[in-house]
Amino acid sequence: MPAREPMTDAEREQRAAAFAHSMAQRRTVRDFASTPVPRAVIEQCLRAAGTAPSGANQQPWRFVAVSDRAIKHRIREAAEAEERSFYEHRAPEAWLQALAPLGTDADKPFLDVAPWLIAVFYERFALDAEGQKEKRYYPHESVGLATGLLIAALHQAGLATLTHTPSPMGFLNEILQRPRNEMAYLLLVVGHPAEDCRVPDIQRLPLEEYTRFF
Ligand code: IYR
Repeated sequence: MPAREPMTDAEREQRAAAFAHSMAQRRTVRDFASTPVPRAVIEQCLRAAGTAPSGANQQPWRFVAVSDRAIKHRIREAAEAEERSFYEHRAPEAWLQALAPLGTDADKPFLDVAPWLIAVFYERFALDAEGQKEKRYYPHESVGLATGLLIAALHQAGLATLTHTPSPMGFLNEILQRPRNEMAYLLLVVGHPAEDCRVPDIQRLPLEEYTRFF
């Protein structure tokens, strides 16, 4: 077990409070600046993501970070096609109503504008050398944990994210040449907010609303 730095309980509380305060500044952003972000920053954030706990330590997450303009554009075209069908036909009225306060629609210019798109995949199963399927344990939980760490790391690095879920996401396998044992989980849009970026006026639940202590 690697040694942790010694700390008093008061220091623990203070550090936890500082982290909670910092994370409370995170907002999901939909208007990005085209300002570039160095690949080295993205790599460090992905290192943090790769420390997540996972079922049987199988580390089933796979990340594909895209800054290539042409590939981003292909992703935009494919995502917008799915989104048009979602907003115009597939989405039930109640879902559209739930989304209304966020002001989302089928246009996804951020997929061209933001400097990085990180497509997150998980292994549904692994394929051994003979092409036999090998079980993966808790892949959804594991990839969710890794993605949470990634979002926190990107925020700590001073970057903004959008957790984008075009549905279905099979087009990501095709464009990004991922094998059939990998399933797209979500698409993280990463960069700096546009100068005039505005975010919806939403509130977070107070601790008491989502926590009980016994
Ligand atoms: N995937 C669509 C719709 C959408 C769904 C949810 I749930 C959101 O929180 C936001 C949007 C889109 O990206 O517009």
